[in-house]
Amino acid sequence: MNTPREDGFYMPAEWAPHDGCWMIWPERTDNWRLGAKPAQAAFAAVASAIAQFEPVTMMVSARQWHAARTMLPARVRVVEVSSNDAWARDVGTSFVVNQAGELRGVDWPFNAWGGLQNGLYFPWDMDDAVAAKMLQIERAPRYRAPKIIEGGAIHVDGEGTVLVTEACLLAADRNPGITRPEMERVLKDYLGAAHVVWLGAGVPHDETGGHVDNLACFVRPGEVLLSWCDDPADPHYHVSREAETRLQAAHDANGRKLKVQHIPMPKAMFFQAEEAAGIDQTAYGMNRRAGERLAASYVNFYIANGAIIAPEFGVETDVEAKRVLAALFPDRAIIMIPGREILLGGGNIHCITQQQPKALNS
Ligand code: KQY
Repeated sequence: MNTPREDGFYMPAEWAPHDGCWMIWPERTDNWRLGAKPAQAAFAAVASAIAQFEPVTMMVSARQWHAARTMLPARVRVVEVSSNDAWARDVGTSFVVNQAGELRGVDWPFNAWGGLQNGLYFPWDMDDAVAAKMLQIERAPRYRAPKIIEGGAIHVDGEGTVLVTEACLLAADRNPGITRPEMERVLKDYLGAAHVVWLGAGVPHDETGGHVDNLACFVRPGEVLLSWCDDPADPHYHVSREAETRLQAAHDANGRKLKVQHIPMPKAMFFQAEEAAGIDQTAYGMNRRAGERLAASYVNFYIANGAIIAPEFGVETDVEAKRVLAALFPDRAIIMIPGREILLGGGNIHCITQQQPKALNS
């Protein structure tokens, strides 16, 4: 089979118009505390907010289908799809389109962020089948990619540029022995891109190994928003500076220098004892502990048609984060949703959402 690039398909930027958004209902009790009920309420709040702007589909196991249907507004479509956890960004398809507006999807192999060596759980077989199921539901052709990549490990500007971190894309626990040129070939072939911008490390304590979607994102062609830390005692201080240095030296697929914007990192946040106590300890799960640092970031937001859906954490920097987003996206409503329950599961709003770009026949 050809690659998307050979067939004239590419991944549009997240700010391009959407036909909708896909999410997965959280339920595993070794990742989500108190039987996943607080996380379900948080996911329902995100789905309800996005559904004001575009159609939302929630993928739910047979066990939880009725519970989810009851907790979600009627305008959210609830379909039965099995999964191992709830990260639509990482296990869902990355949709691609062509100039005629036809829709297809890339199905990235998935190994729970590091396989049997460093992965967060085992098994991950149902997660790995989610992208194919989404594409079956949409009757859209599927490209199975040759290398393990999660959707949260890539950002695109829709004009040929991909933004990634070495920490994830060159990780031996995903694709042992892969070289940078080999990975660039896969990114270009499967995202229909022409140029890759490499950052180094991701946000410290990020259990994905350093997804770019927690560190930085394009806000428009030629402009990148970076999670920024001003405290030299915090490990993110050096990570954010190194990322800025690389971005300032980089150019995009069109030869443009990149403009770098900052958004503050929230103050250090940790798993509280009562939060960790609500999570089941299991043989093949995350085994979370009180006192572990959480990888909180405002960059982990979703761009919906007409809105930005971003996490807030109940801390001082929430106000500044909203101001920065409003200045960068003057034509979109800025909706902040409490993100702590999602953060306790290891990610945030961008990680739990997957946009479906507008297609011609929709
Ligand atoms: O960053 C993301 N795209 C996903 C976070 C996954 C965390 C798993 N516990």
